[in-house]
Amino acid sequence: MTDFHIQHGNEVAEALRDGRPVVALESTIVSHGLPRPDNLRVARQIEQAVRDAGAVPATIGMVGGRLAVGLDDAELTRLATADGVAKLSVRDLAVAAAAGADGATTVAATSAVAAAAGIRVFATGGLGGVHREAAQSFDESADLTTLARTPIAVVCAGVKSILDVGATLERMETLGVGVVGYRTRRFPGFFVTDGGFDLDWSVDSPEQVAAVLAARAAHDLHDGALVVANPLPVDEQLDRDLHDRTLADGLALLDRDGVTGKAVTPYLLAHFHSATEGASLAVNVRIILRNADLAARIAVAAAGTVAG
Ligand code: PSU
Ligand code: MN
Repeated sequence: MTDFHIQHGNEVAEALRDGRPVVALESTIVSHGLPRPDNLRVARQIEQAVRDAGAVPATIGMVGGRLAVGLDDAELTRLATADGVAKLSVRDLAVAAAAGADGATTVAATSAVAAAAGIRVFATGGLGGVHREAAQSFDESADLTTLARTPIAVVCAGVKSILDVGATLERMETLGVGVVGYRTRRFPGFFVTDGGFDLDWSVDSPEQVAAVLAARAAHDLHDGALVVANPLPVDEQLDRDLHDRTLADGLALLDRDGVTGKAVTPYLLAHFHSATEGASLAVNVRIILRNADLAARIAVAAAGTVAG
């Protein structure tokens, strides 16, 4: 019988055993969210940003059916460069494992695996959410329903305006997913600093996020995630006109090409990267590196204060 248990990289296993800070990282961003060949370089930079801030990176993904927490460099390279790497949400994990597949984990799958491994902080770029026209298509990312039952802090730059941002925030409220702005009361729009909606709460330091996690664990009332929304500084955001134009074109192309389902998000991301001739990629990379840094500082703060 094949052993389907989740595997841990050596460094991650030791850090978890010793109670040292660990930050989970997703692989869909690498395989499907960023263009090649930059994706592998950026994947390594993200891990380095976590290390530089004093935590151990645990990139999560599936190689040959083996689900791993803490991919080594050869595995990371394979998921960044191989053809046919599947995009895995939570429901796909068992099917892909049984098929012996290579797969990249989404925010949903990464959160679920990380929480099961005892990791409390996860850094990504943007969350999946409610798609525009979801009222007809029912296209809502399983990121949201998974975060509703997964106790982890997710550091992100909000959601991209390829989604219905307002509906995504409403669904997070309904589902019991906590949201705090990092030094802001406005929900960020990924490429742009301000996504157009207010937030009820903000925090100012990694220690404050650690305190939220400690209170949540002590109350033990629910298993929902905490989204820590970390906006880009205004002077680093994508030019707003370029952003709005690219978005309008991307949505029109989606319609023209009849793209649906799990292909929608990667299609729109690829459109942004090619249509802005690298400008959105540079912004995207800065976002991820900033989030990795903040997540690591939160993990360091949490390792000092939280037991559960
Ligand atoms: N949003 C981004 N970049 C990404 C993704 C979302 O700005 O790379 C990826 C994440 O892995 C997220 C997934 O979990 O897309 C959501 O896909 P879907 O909408 O099919 O659930
Ligand atoms: Mn979808």
